[in-house]
Amino acid sequence: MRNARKVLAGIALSLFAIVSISGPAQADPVTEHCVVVTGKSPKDAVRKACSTDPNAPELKTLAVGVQLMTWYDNWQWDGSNGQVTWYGYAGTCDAEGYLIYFDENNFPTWRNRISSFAVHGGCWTTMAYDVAYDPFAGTNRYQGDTSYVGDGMNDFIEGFWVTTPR
Ligand SMILES: [Ca+2]
Ligand SMILES: [Ca+2]
Repeated sequence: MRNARKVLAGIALSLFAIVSISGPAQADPVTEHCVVVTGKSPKDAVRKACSTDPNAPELKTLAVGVQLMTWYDNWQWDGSNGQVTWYGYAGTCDAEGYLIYFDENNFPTWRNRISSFAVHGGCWTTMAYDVAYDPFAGTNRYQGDTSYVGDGMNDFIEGFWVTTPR
């Protein structure tokens, strides 16, 4: 009887631990697939569309111009928690490239979220910024498709400068 009580207490404790670890009910991450079209600087007008359906017609309609890069919420180019494909209306990357910040004009919901990304067309070398508008706050340079941005930048990126190989 005593043992049974101990076992029960143990089970109750375990359950409590599980509930504590999982914490209060959290909303599921938003599953979003987005298409964005931008010019070369954050000041240029940005057009965007998002949907839970990666094949949504509104995404296909907006997807004009040249693909620049695709961001993924998860590493290894896994878009199941969200992904964003950027298109440039000023052509593919050149040495000057495109500067993309996640401000109110761009994509505030993607601040501190990117874990992997891919580059397209002439785009290859990217500089990632921990704090948008501040090149001194923390940067990392990448070449080509990046399956994981690294512990130092994972879920910290707030801006990209994407250019041709350099
Ligand atoms: Ca992430
Ligand atoms: Ca950051």
